[in-house]
Amino acid sequence: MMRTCSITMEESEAVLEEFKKEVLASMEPPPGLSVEGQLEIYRKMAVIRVFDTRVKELWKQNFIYGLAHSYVGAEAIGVGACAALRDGDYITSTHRGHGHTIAMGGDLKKMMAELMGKYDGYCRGKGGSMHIAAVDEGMLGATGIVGSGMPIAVGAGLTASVLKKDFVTVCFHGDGGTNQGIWHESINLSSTWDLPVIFLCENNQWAISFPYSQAAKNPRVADRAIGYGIPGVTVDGFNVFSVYAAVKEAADRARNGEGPTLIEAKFYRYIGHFVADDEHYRDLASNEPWGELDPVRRMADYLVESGTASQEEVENIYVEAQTAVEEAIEYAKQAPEPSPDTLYEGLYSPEFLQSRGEDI
Ligand SMILES: Cc1ncc(C[n+]2csc(CCOP(=O)(O)OP(=O)(O)O)c2C)c(N)n1
Ligand SMILES: [Mg+2]
Repeated sequence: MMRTCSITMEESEAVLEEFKKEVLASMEPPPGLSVEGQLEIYRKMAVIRVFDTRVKELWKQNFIYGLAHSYVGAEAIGVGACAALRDGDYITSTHRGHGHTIAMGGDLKKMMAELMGKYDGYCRGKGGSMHIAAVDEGMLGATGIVGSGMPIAVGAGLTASVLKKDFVTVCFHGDGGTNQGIWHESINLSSTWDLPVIFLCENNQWAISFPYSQAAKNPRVADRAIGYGIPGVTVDGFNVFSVYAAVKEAADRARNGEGPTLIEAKFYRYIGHFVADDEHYRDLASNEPWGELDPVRRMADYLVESGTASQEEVENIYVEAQTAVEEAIEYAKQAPEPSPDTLYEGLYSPEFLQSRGEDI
């Protein structure tokens, strides 16, 4: 008989208990991360939270076309990873890329305009939610095709290696992505050639309606690193400091010519897969217990409880995030629609067109 993928309340609580025992780590800033750095991390997490919360509302009001996948609950991963990078480093993204773009310093107005299909958007309104590329920010592109960011990350790694540059590339992907053939090819090639790529699996334990526990016999993604002869580590994906520390160490190794690392940031998607997901595949109440690990609240609580910032400072940062997102929404609503004669703009790079003697 076909097995259903439904997760009950009891099962969810058992998975949460296991998570607490095996993965949950206490909030401790890694050495060298300044107070300013910690506040900037919180600011970006707050912006992502507000941005993607508003995206869902705007989608329902028909301001945003196509689909949108929220980064709510995953903020610690994108922000922790990108905070550990240097200027000149790169990332590749997934279908869930708003958080990655903001974490790399993306412009909220250009992002929101892109989501609304406007000409002022990052991709002139052609990419939408799932295809923002912000190359100047080091964000090489989100993509609706699961796994398709991986070979781009390998290509960036090969570029660094051939040109003897010391930039690294973080390849974000989901647990679902780990079962694509391209995942194995990308890691194998990177490890064989010692490329400076960090494979960062955002293991939210679900691929749409399919739980990872039913998609692979071994629940630990990081174990797969053994097969490629590279280090593999599982970290608390609700804890921004854990992600930061793991990526920092992996980036140091990569810059040193020691090749890739596989990082599994384990957490749990306790919201819908995309903005219109009714989550028929699981008991909705089973999401609730996971809310206690909310990464944005954990970071806010840490900042206050450790005396790093006052309650008021932390609240102000959140309010500023709300203001910035509202400004971006207003900007995007007023921004012009693309005219039909811009249809072919931006399809090829200026360098490519020049090489063919064509107009840019
Ligand atoms: C090649 C390909 N197959 C299937 C899909 C449909 N699809 C979109 S998102 C998704 C699940 C991806 O799961 P995961 O990689 O864990 O990312 P998450 O959504 O959990 O962040 C699937 C199967 C797709 N977009 N591309
Ligand atoms: Mg997933």
